[in-house]
Amino acid sequence: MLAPEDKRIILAVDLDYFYAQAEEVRNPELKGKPLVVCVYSGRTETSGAVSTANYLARSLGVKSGIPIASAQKILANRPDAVFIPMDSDYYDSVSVRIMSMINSYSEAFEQVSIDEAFIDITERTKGKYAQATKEGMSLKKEIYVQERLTSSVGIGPNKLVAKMAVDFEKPNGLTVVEPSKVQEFLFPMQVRKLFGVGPKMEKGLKELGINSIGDLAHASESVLANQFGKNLGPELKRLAQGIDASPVKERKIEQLSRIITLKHDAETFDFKSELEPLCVDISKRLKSNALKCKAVGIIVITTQLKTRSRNKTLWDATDDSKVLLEKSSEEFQEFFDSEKEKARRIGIRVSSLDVGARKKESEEFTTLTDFGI
Ligand code: DGT
Ligand code: CA
Ligand code: CA
Repeated sequence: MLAPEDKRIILAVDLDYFYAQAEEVRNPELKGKPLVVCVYSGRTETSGAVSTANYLARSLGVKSGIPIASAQKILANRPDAVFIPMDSDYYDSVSVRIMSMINSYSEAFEQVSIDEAFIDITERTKGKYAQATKEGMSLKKEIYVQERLTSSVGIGPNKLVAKMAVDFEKPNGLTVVEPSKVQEFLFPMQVRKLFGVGPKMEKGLKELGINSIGDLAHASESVLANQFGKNLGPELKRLAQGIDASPVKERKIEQLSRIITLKHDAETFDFKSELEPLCVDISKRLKSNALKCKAVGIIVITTQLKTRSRNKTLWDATDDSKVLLEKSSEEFQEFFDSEKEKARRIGIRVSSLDVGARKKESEEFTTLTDFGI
Protein backbone atom coordinates (compact mmCIF):
# COMPACT_ATOMS: atom_id res chain seq x y z
CA MET A 1 0.00 0.00 0.00
CA LEU A 2 3.01 2.28 0.30
CA ALA A 3 4.06 4.52 -2.56
CA PRO A 4 7.27 3.64 -4.44
CA GLU A 5 8.87 6.76 -2.92
CA ASP A 6 8.54 4.92 0.36
CA LYS A 7 11.58 2.81 -0.29
CA ARG A 8 13.14 5.69 1.56
CA ILE A 9 14.31 5.73 5.16
CA ILE A 10 13.56 8.99 6.93
CA LEU A 11 14.69 9.90 10.43
CA ALA A 12 13.06 12.58 12.58
CA VAL A 13 14.80 14.05 15.64
CA ASP A 14 13.18 16.18 18.33
CA LEU A 15 15.13 17.41 21.35
CA ASP A 16 13.44 16.65 24.66
CA TYR A 17 11.92 19.56 26.65
CA PHE A 18 14.46 21.62 24.80
CA TYR A 19 14.65 25.03 26.49
CA ALA A 20 14.24 23.56 29.96
CA GLN A 21 16.77 20.80 29.33
CA ALA A 22 19.25 23.33 27.93
CA GLU A 23 18.87 25.24 31.22
CA GLU A 24 19.52 22.04 33.20
CA VAL A 25 22.66 21.46 31.17
CA ARG A 26 24.23 24.78 32.08
CA ASN A 27 22.99 24.59 35.65
CA PRO A 28 22.80 20.94 36.76
CA GLU A 29 21.45 21.98 40.17
CA LEU A 30 18.11 22.48 38.44
CA LYS A 31 17.82 18.77 37.74
CA GLY A 32 15.28 17.04 39.96
CA LYS A 33 13.37 20.27 40.55
CA PRO A 34 10.22 21.35 38.71
CA LEU A 35 11.59 23.80 36.14
CA VAL A 36 9.51 26.28 34.16
CA VAL A 37 10.94 28.41 31.34
CA CYS A 38 8.88 31.61 31.03
CA VAL A 39 8.25 34.30 28.45
CA TYR A 40 7.73 37.34 30.65
CA SER A 41 5.72 40.03 28.91
CA GLY A 42 7.20 42.69 31.20
CA ARG A 43 3.92 44.32 32.15
CA THR A 44 3.83 43.00 35.70
CA GLU A 45 6.35 40.82 37.44
CA THR A 46 4.54 37.59 36.67
CA SER A 47 2.60 38.36 33.49
CA GLY A 48 3.44 36.14 30.56
CA ALA A 49 3.26 32.52 29.47
CA VAL A 50 5.08 29.26 30.01
CA SER A 51 7.38 28.44 27.11
CA THR A 52 8.16 24.93 28.26
CA ALA A 53 8.77 22.92 31.41
CA ASN A 54 10.79 19.88 32.39
CA TYR A 55 9.05 16.53 32.71
CA LEU A 56 8.77 16.79 36.50
CA ALA A 57 6.85 20.10 36.21
CA ARG A 58 4.76 18.59 33.39
CA SER A 59 3.85 15.59 35.53
CA LEU A 60 2.43 18.08 38.05
CA GLY A 61 0.33 19.78 35.34
CA VAL A 62 2.45 22.59 33.86
CA LYS A 63 2.15 22.90 30.06
CA SER A 64 3.54 25.11 27.29
CA GLY A 65 1.39 28.17 26.72
CA ILE A 66 -0.37 28.43 30.10
CA PRO A 67 -0.09 31.71 32.06
CA ILE A 68 2.90 31.91 34.41
CA ALA A 69 0.46 32.67 37.24
CA SER A 70 -1.32 29.34 36.62
CA ALA A 71 1.99 27.49 36.72
CA GLN A 72 2.81 29.22 40.00
CA LYS A 73 -0.51 28.07 41.42
CA ILE A 74 0.09 24.50 40.27
CA LEU A 75 3.53 24.50 41.89
CA ALA A 76 2.51 26.48 44.99
CA ASN A 77 3.33 23.56 47.29
CA ARG A 78 6.71 22.97 45.64
CA PRO A 79 9.16 25.36 47.25
CA ASP A 80 11.87 23.78 45.07
CA ALA A 81 10.15 24.90 41.83
CA VAL A 82 12.26 27.19 39.65
CA PHE A 83 10.93 29.78 37.19
CA ILE A 84 13.43 31.22 34.76
CA PRO A 85 13.15 33.61 31.82
CA MET A 86 13.72 32.33 28.31
CA ASP A 87 17.22 32.89 26.92
CA SER A 88 16.79 32.59 23.15
CA ASP A 89 20.40 33.45 22.32
CA TYR A 90 21.61 30.51 24.34
CA TYR A 91 19.05 28.03 22.92
CA ASP A 92 19.86 29.24 19.39
CA SER A 93 23.52 28.55 19.82
CA VAL A 94 22.90 25.06 21.24
CA SER A 95 20.45 24.39 18.41
CA VAL A 96 22.88 25.51 15.69
CA ARG A 97 25.54 23.13 16.97
CA ILE A 98 23.15 20.20 17.23
CA MET A 99 21.56 20.87 13.85
CA SER A 100 24.92 20.83 12.13
CA MET A 101 25.65 17.52 13.87
CA ILE A 102 22.33 16.09 12.62
CA ASN A 103 23.07 17.41 9.15
CA SER A 104 26.34 15.49 9.11
CA TYR A 105 24.31 12.25 9.29
CA SER A 106 22.22 13.02 6.27
CA GLU A 107 21.88 12.97 2.53
CA ALA A 108 19.16 15.62 2.77
CA PHE A 109 18.47 17.74 5.84
CA GLU A 110 15.31 19.68 6.64
CA GLN A 111 15.14 21.70 9.80
CA VAL A 112 11.56 22.15 10.96
CA SER A 113 11.99 24.20 14.10
CA ILE A 114 14.63 25.15 16.63
CA ASP A 115 14.72 21.61 18.01
CA GLU A 116 13.41 19.40 15.24
CA ALA A 117 14.67 18.08 11.91
CA PHE A 118 14.12 15.40 9.28
CA ILE A 119 16.96 13.67 7.50
CA ASP A 120 16.91 11.27 4.58
CA ILE A 121 19.26 8.36 5.32
CA THR A 122 18.22 5.98 2.55
CA GLU A 123 21.58 5.74 0.83
CA ARG A 124 23.86 5.74 3.80
CA THR A 125 21.87 2.86 5.32
CA LYS A 126 21.47 1.11 1.95
CA GLY A 127 17.76 1.03 2.74
CA LYS A 128 18.31 -1.27 5.75
CA TYR A 129 16.33 -0.61 8.90
CA ALA A 130 18.87 -2.38 11.13
CA GLN A 131 21.50 0.09 9.96
CA ALA A 132 19.05 2.99 10.30
CA THR A 133 18.41 1.99 13.92
CA LYS A 134 22.17 2.06 14.57
CA GLU A 135 22.42 5.51 12.97
CA GLY A 136 19.56 6.71 15.17
CA MET A 137 21.27 5.39 18.30
CA SER A 138 24.60 6.90 17.43
CA LEU A 139 23.01 10.26 16.58
CA LYS A 140 21.27 10.32 19.97
CA LYS A 141 24.52 9.34 21.61
CA GLU A 142 26.53 12.01 19.83
CA ILE A 143 24.04 14.72 20.78
CA TYR A 144 24.29 13.52 24.37
CA VAL A 145 28.07 13.25 24.41
CA GLN A 146 28.60 16.65 22.82
CA GLU A 147 25.81 18.64 24.42
CA ARG A 148 24.52 16.53 27.33
CA LEU A 149 20.99 16.70 25.90
CA THR A 150 18.62 13.78 25.45
CA SER A 151 16.57 13.61 22.28
CA SER A 152 13.92 11.44 20.70
CA VAL A 153 14.26 9.81 17.30
CA GLY A 154 11.65 8.33 14.98
CA ILE A 155 12.47 6.29 11.88
CA GLY A 156 10.11 5.31 9.09
CA PRO A 157 9.54 5.16 5.33
CA ASN A 158 8.46 8.82 5.05
CA LYS A 159 8.28 12.09 6.97
CA LEU A 160 4.77 11.45 8.27
CA VAL A 161 5.61 8.08 9.81
CA ALA A 162 8.96 9.34 11.15
CA LYS A 163 7.19 12.30 12.80
CA MET A 164 4.51 10.08 14.34
CA ALA A 165 7.27 7.73 15.52
CA VAL A 166 9.28 10.48 17.19
CA ASP A 167 6.20 11.65 19.09
CA PHE A 168 5.37 8.07 20.11
CA GLU A 169 7.93 7.79 22.87
CA LYS A 170 9.31 10.81 24.67
CA PRO A 171 11.59 11.68 26.31
CA ASN A 172 14.71 9.83 25.16
CA GLY A 173 12.79 7.57 22.78
CA LEU A 174 13.84 5.68 19.69
CA THR A 175 10.92 4.34 17.66
CA VAL A 176 11.44 2.49 14.42
CA VAL A 177 8.47 1.73 12.17
CA GLU A 178 9.34 -0.47 9.21
CA PRO A 179 7.10 -0.26 6.13
CA SER A 180 5.39 -3.57 6.95
CA LYS A 181 4.49 -2.26 10.43
CA VAL A 182 3.11 1.14 9.42
CA GLN A 183 -0.56 0.20 9.60
CA GLU A 184 -0.17 -1.75 12.82
CA PHE A 185 1.52 1.34 14.27
CA LEU A 186 -0.93 3.98 13.05
CA PHE A 187 -4.35 2.34 12.96
CA PRO A 188 -5.04 1.99 16.72
CA MET A 189 -4.22 5.68 17.40
CA GLN A 190 -6.91 8.33 17.81
CA VAL A 191 -7.32 10.51 14.67
CA ARG A 192 -6.26 13.52 16.73
CA LYS A 193 -2.75 12.03 16.78
CA LEU A 194 -2.50 12.11 12.99
CA PHE A 195 -0.18 14.86 11.89
CA GLY A 196 -2.24 17.84 10.71
CA VAL A 197 -5.51 16.88 12.44
CA GLY A 198 -6.51 19.66 14.85
CA PRO A 199 -9.45 19.82 17.28
CA LYS A 200 -11.86 21.15 14.64
CA MET A 201 -11.11 18.44 12.12
CA GLU A 202 -11.26 15.84 14.87
CA LYS A 203 -14.81 16.96 15.60
CA GLY A 204 -15.78 16.68 11.92
CA LEU A 205 -14.29 13.19 11.74
CA LYS A 206 -16.02 12.04 14.93
CA GLU A 207 -19.33 13.19 13.45
CA LEU A 208 -18.68 10.76 10.60
CA GLY A 209 -18.05 7.99 13.14
CA ILE A 210 -14.30 8.11 12.47
CA ASN A 211 -12.42 7.78 15.73
CA SER A 212 -9.17 5.98 15.03
CA ILE A 213 -6.61 6.46 12.28
CA GLY A 214 -7.61 2.99 11.08
CA ASP A 215 -11.24 4.18 10.73
CA LEU A 216 -10.00 7.08 8.62
CA ALA A 217 -7.84 4.83 6.45
CA HIS A 218 -10.90 2.71 5.66
CA ALA A 219 -13.38 5.59 5.24
CA SER A 220 -15.03 6.22 1.91
CA GLU A 221 -13.11 8.69 -0.21
CA SER A 222 -16.28 10.35 -1.46
CA VAL A 223 -17.62 10.85 2.06
CA LEU A 224 -14.33 12.45 3.06
CA ALA A 225 -14.31 14.60 -0.08
CA ASN A 226 -17.84 15.81 0.74
CA GLN A 227 -16.90 16.75 4.25
CA PHE A 228 -13.39 18.17 3.76
CA GLY A 229 -13.15 19.04 0.07
CA LYS A 230 -11.89 17.08 -2.91
CA ASN A 231 -8.22 17.68 -2.14
CA LEU A 232 -8.05 17.48 1.63
CA GLY A 233 -10.54 14.60 2.01
CA PRO A 234 -8.60 12.00 -0.02
CA GLU A 235 -5.30 13.41 1.30
CA LEU A 236 -6.45 12.65 4.87
CA LYS A 237 -7.21 9.09 3.87
CA ARG A 238 -3.74 8.71 2.35
CA LEU A 239 -2.06 10.12 5.46
CA ALA A 240 -4.06 7.71 7.63
CA GLN A 241 -2.74 4.89 5.46
CA GLY A 242 0.76 6.13 6.22
CA ILE A 243 1.37 7.38 2.68
CA ASP A 244 3.42 10.54 2.29
CA ALA A 245 5.60 11.17 -0.73
CA SER A 246 6.84 14.61 0.35
CA PRO A 247 10.63 14.87 0.05
CA VAL A 248 13.02 15.97 2.76
CA LYS A 249 13.64 19.50 1.53
CA GLU A 250 17.08 20.89 2.07
CA ARG A 251 16.30 23.62 4.57
CA LYS A 252 18.27 25.24 7.33
CA ILE A 253 16.90 27.90 9.60
CA GLU A 254 19.94 28.48 11.64
CA GLN A 255 20.48 31.90 12.97
CA LEU A 256 22.36 33.41 15.84
CA SER A 257 21.40 36.58 17.59
CA ARG A 258 22.30 38.80 20.51
CA ILE A 259 20.10 41.53 21.91
CA ILE A 260 21.01 44.09 24.57
CA THR A 261 19.06 46.78 26.39
CA LEU A 262 20.43 50.29 25.89
CA LYS A 263 21.26 52.25 29.03
CA HIS A 264 18.84 54.95 27.85
CA ASP A 265 16.06 54.88 25.28
CA ALA A 266 17.60 56.60 22.26
CA GLU A 267 17.11 57.74 18.66
CA THR A 268 20.62 56.60 17.95
CA PHE A 269 23.62 55.27 19.88
CA ASP A 270 27.36 54.85 19.60
CA PHE A 271 27.50 51.97 17.17
CA LYS A 272 31.07 50.90 17.75
CA SER A 273 31.01 50.73 21.54
CA GLU A 274 27.60 49.01 21.76
CA LEU A 275 27.84 46.70 18.75
CA GLU A 276 31.44 45.59 18.91
CA PRO A 277 31.01 43.22 21.89
CA LEU A 278 27.95 41.67 20.22
CA CYS A 279 29.82 41.17 16.95
CA VAL A 280 32.83 39.67 18.71
CA ASP A 281 30.55 37.27 20.57
CA ILE A 282 28.64 36.21 17.44
CA SER A 283 31.90 35.81 15.54
CA LYS A 284 33.23 33.54 18.31
CA ARG A 285 30.06 31.43 18.23
CA LEU A 286 30.28 31.11 14.45
CA LYS A 287 33.94 30.11 14.59
CA SER A 288 33.50 27.61 17.39
CA ASN A 289 30.90 25.87 15.21
CA ALA A 290 32.87 26.18 11.97
CA LEU A 291 30.02 28.26 10.53
CA LYS A 292 29.86 31.37 8.38
CA CYS A 293 26.88 33.62 7.77
CA LYS A 294 25.65 35.03 4.48
CA ALA A 295 23.22 37.52 6.00
CA VAL A 296 23.55 40.12 8.73
CA GLY A 297 20.46 41.66 10.25
CA ILE A 298 19.62 44.14 12.97
CA ILE A 299 16.82 44.13 15.51
CA VAL A 300 15.38 47.19 17.18
CA ILE A 301 12.82 46.94 19.96
CA THR A 302 11.19 50.33 20.26
CA THR A 303 10.03 52.10 23.39
CA GLN A 304 6.53 51.03 22.28
CA LEU A 305 7.85 47.42 22.47
CA LYS A 306 7.48 46.95 18.70
CA THR A 307 10.13 44.78 17.08
CA ARG A 308 11.71 46.11 13.89
CA SER A 309 14.28 44.30 11.84
CA ARG A 310 16.41 44.72 8.73
CA ASN A 311 18.54 42.23 6.91
CA LYS A 312 21.36 42.36 4.38
CA THR A 313 22.83 39.57 2.31
CA LEU A 314 26.61 39.49 1.91
CA TRP A 315 28.58 38.63 -1.21
CA ASP A 316 30.79 36.27 0.72
CA ALA A 317 29.92 34.30 3.83
CA THR A 318 31.81 35.58 6.86
CA ASP A 319 32.65 34.86 10.49
CA ASP A 320 34.69 38.07 10.88
CA SER A 321 33.56 40.41 13.68
CA LYS A 322 34.81 43.46 11.72
CA VAL A 323 32.55 42.64 8.77
CA LEU A 324 29.62 42.09 11.16
CA LEU A 325 30.29 45.43 12.82
CA GLU A 326 30.57 47.29 9.52
CA LYS A 327 27.36 45.80 8.07
CA SER A 328 25.27 46.14 11.20
CA SER A 329 26.44 49.75 11.73
CA GLU A 330 25.33 50.58 8.17
CA GLU A 331 21.95 49.03 8.79
CA PHE A 332 21.44 50.88 12.08
CA GLN A 333 22.46 54.14 10.36
CA GLU A 334 19.87 53.54 7.62
CA PHE A 335 17.26 52.56 10.17
CA PHE A 336 17.65 55.67 12.31
CA ASP A 337 17.85 57.90 9.19
CA SER A 338 14.49 56.66 7.95
CA GLU A 339 12.54 55.80 11.11
CA LYS A 340 11.70 58.29 13.79
CA GLU A 341 11.43 55.71 16.52
CA LYS A 342 13.21 55.48 19.84
CA ALA A 343 15.04 52.24 20.56
CA ARG A 344 14.96 50.50 23.92
CA ARG A 345 16.75 47.28 22.97
CA ILE A 346 18.96 46.59 19.99
CA GLY A 347 20.49 43.47 18.57
CA ILE A 348 22.19 41.66 15.75
CA ARG A 349 21.06 38.51 14.03
CA VAL A 350 23.13 36.52 11.55
CA SER A 351 21.51 33.91 9.33
CA SER A 352 21.92 31.84 6.16
CA LEU A 353 24.57 29.93 8.01
CA ASP A 354 26.80 27.76 5.94
CA VAL A 355 27.35 24.40 7.59
CA GLY A 356 29.44 23.00 4.73
CA ALA A 357 32.73 23.37 6.56
CA ARG A 358 31.37 21.66 9.65
CA LYS A 359 29.83 18.80 7.74
CA LYS A 360 33.12 17.59 6.27
CA GLU A 361 34.79 17.81 9.61
CA SER A 362 32.27 15.84 11.64
CA GLU A 363 31.92 13.07 9.08
CA GLU A 364 35.35 12.06 10.28
CA PHE A 365 34.30 11.26 13.79
CA THR A 366 34.47 7.61 14.69
CA THR A 367 35.15 7.30 18.39
CA LEU A 368 32.38 7.88 20.86
CA THR A 369 32.50 6.87 24.46
CA ASP A 370 29.58 4.74 25.50
CA PHE A 371 26.79 6.42 27.37
CA GLY A 372 23.88 4.38 28.59
CA ILE A 373 21.18 6.35 26.86
P1 DGT B 1 9.12 17.78 24.14
O1 DGT B 1 9.58 17.82 22.72
O2 DGT B 1 7.68 17.41 24.28
O3 DGT B 1 10.00 16.97 25.04
O4 DGT B 1 9.20 19.27 24.72
P2 DGT B 1 9.72 20.61 24.11
O5 DGT B 1 9.75 21.63 25.19
O6 DGT B 1 11.02 20.42 23.39
O7 DGT B 1 8.55 20.98 23.11
P3 DGT B 1 8.56 21.31 21.55
O8 DGT B 1 9.48 20.38 20.82
O9 DGT B 1 7.14 21.37 21.14
O10 DGT B 1 9.13 22.80 21.48
C1 DGT B 1 10.51 23.13 21.42
C2 DGT B 1 10.76 24.41 22.18
O11 DGT B 1 9.94 25.46 21.64
C3 DGT B 1 10.38 24.35 23.65
O12 DGT B 1 11.43 23.83 24.47
C4 DGT B 1 10.03 25.75 23.98
C5 DGT B 1 9.46 26.30 22.70
N1 DGT B 1 7.97 26.28 22.76
C6 DGT B 1 7.15 25.23 22.58
N2 DGT B 1 5.87 25.56 22.76
C7 DGT B 1 5.87 26.88 23.06
C8 DGT B 1 4.85 27.84 23.34
O13 DGT B 1 3.65 27.55 23.39
N3 DGT B 1 5.27 29.13 23.59
C9 DGT B 1 6.60 29.49 23.56
N4 DGT B 1 6.97 30.75 23.79
N5 DGT B 1 7.57 28.62 23.31
C10 DGT B 1 7.23 27.33 23.06
CA1 CA C 1 11.17 19.00 21.58
CA1 CA D 1 9.85 20.35 18.52
